[in-house]
Amino acid sequence: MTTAPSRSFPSNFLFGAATAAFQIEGAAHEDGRRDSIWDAFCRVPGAVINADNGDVACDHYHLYRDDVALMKDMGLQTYRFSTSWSRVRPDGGALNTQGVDFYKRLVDELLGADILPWLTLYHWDLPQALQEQGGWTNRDTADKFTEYALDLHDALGDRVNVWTTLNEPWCSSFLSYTAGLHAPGHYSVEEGVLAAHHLLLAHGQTVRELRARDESLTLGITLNLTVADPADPDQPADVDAARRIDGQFNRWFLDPVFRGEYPADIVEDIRTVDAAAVAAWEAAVRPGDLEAISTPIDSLGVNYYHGELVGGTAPANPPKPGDAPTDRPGASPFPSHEGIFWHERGLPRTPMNWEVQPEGLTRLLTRVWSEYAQPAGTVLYVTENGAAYDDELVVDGGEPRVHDHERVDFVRDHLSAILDAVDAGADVRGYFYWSLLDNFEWAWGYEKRFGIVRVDYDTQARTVKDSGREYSRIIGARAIEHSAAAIS
Ligand code: GBH
Repeated sequence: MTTAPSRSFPSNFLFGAATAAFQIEGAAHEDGRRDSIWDAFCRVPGAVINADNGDVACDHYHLYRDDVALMKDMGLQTYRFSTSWSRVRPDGGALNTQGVDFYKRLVDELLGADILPWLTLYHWDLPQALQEQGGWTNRDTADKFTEYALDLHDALGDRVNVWTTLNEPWCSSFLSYTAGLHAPGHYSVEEGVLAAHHLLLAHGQTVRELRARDESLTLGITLNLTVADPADPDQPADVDAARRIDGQFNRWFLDPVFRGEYPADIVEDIRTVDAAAVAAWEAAVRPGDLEAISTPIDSLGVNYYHGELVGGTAPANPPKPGDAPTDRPGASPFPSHEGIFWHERGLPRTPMNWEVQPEGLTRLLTRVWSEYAQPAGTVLYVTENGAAYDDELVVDGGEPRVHDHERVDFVRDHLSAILDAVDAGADVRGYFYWSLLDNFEWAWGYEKRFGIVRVDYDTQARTVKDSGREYSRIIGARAIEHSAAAIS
């Protein structure tokens, strides 16, 4: 048998893993932290499976030293984490120094381990006190966000160089204010479009302020992007369905950030289903907003999980609907979803019912590179990619092990897909597996495990899964071979 050649990563390529504050920290009521919208949402009957909450989560607030040691053992070069606004400014306003101190300790620990801290300011956990004033539908929240960012920069600016404003504003607007599935759990197209605009405004004005303070910072945003394919590329209705999904997931955020404009076709689509929402949104987009939103950024974070195969008519063989996380009604997160149907193409699916489609990542990166990033002088990072599987903890040779071979393949195949994009010319500078740890998976509570490290929620014991071992090995080799090395 001949050995296929291995494929190497560019020397500037960073390997990391990602987490988010609410999903791992716990210590929900310690050292001055107050409720975020997710603490409140977890108390809504039926909102989160098993009525799980973030009170303890992975207890990372107390175990961060061990977790950083684990990252070091695994050879991670960078760690993407988010800061909790409710720890730093518990009611959205005044600073809580005890909260900031946690992030100083965490960052010092990372630097001591030679791991680059990659800080995200907002991963969905708005202080509940701000939600009570309208949350992201209220323009003031954008200003509060910038003040919070500047407070953190005062505290950490001397040791954190990479700052990401938002994680996935599509989720914190449409999934949260229109589909009701994420906190605060509202069902309004108008609130969704207002929230999206104010999130983008928060992003742009914060980039502007941070840049004015320190030109050397690496600044960016992370978006959840997708590849929408028409079920039949010869059917105009299918092509149109793909256009609308692409518009609502991708272009609604990429166009303002990179071009200073909203996609006109999607504005008109939404107007046909909710003219009042669009009128309210038009009034909310003030002169100067789009200039702020399109302030140049250094890096774009791409979160990619799966693509979409859509059509304009109902398929004969529709995909099996995903199990709903809860008994709470979910609406569509797409303001203009009429006449869009998801189709089945027989790809393997994870227990989230998400397709496994690595080649979609290649197409996404090359497209985003040529249409948006390259013209703007922005580089790309894959800031999240990962999968939940039904992991099993076994004892093997006296050692606890998780033989998660599907996740091993998932990581390898997506890293290969990134190398394909690099070969095609996209400047992709890094990969963060989602997630370092099994953690609180939002409406799915602790039921879905995405980690390359298993967490036992009774004992808080961590076990590096086979996928974590394989990822470490790849990081050490800075290459992937065509056939997986046996993991013993
Ligand atoms: C990420 O978002 C999050 O950043 C992270 O916190 C989370 O733990 C991780 O994923 C795993 O879920 O077309 O309505 O069915 C995931 C982004 C975008 C993936 C929307 C699912 C399907 C939405 N998500 N997508 S829908």
